[in-house]
Amino acid sequence: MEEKNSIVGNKPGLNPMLLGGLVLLVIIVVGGVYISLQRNSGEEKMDDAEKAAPAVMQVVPSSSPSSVMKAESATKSFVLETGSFYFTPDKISVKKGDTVKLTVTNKGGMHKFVIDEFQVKTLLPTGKPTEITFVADKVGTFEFYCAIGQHRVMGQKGTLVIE
Ligand SMILES: [Cu+2]
Repeated sequence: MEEKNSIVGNKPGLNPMLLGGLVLLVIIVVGGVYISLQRNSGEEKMDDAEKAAPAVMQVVPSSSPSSVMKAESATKSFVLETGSFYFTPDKISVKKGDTVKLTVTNKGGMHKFVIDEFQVKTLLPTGKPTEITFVADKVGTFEFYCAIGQHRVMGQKGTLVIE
């Protein structure tokens, strides 16, 4: 009994260990594949977004598609004057997708040009034109204003209409 046991314990004893190891490997590999598959399907949007960013950066310098897209939208330029406490003109209308280029000259006083919805926030040095460019990527009526003190309430504001 002891001999048989030892034989049984020795010879097949290696095989179960090997088998066990193989089974473990298979479980790890299969499990890994499953997990990666689940991650892929689950994070598809994330992956796309992550891939899209570098792809765009690579594509932009040499691509014709992006220039075609740019050709569809226009750059709309406006010359504005501002001071205490006004913007002239105080209404700007563009089309959705337009690139809006504002040249704002501060005639006097400390003023800022702000459009919250487009992350525009620029200090306007006195006496020289300041260029502000952003893409009108959403439809709506937005306010541009000066963020210094009470200037906005005192009338230093205007309307941006995007159709
Ligand atoms: Cu101001």
